[in-house]
Amino acid sequence: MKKSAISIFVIAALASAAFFLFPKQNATCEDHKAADSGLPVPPMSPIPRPADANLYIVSPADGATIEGPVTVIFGLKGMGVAPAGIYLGADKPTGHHHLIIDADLPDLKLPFPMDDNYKHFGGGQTEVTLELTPGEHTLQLVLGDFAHVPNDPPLLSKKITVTVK
Ligand SMILES: [Cu+2]
Repeated sequence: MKKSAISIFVIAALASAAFFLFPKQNATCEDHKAADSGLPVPPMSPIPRPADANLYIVSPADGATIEGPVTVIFGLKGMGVAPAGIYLGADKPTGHHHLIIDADLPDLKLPFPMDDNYKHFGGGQTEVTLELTPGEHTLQLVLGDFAHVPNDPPLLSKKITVTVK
């Protein structure tokens, strides 16, 4: 073995010994949580998402007229649904649904707002039943990452219009 190869070997051995002897001193709360759960530590929001992911409203159909409560079924392709707070790693892209009722898109660089017009489904729900007043209503989905921030680029459904009798 050449001298240079031996010194590389020694440096590598010392580095790994140091890693085990002196664990990361500045570990954050998030690191511990992630380590405890066995889940990867999430990077900063917004989390990138697959270019071909697709978010859509399965039901009701755009332009539908509905009598009584409206059950909205959320559709997602190319990603998985996971509860808020969960990040499974870059190779397992997930998010949770947000529904906009009768309102415009919020600032997509910020965490999704939360009120009667902007609803979170942080439990990983894939549908909701709404009591809507008679008349026309708009519905649109926005996917959010573990921290409720729309992905990069944001994943939106088409905005649909329904009429409640
Ligand atoms: Cu959310």
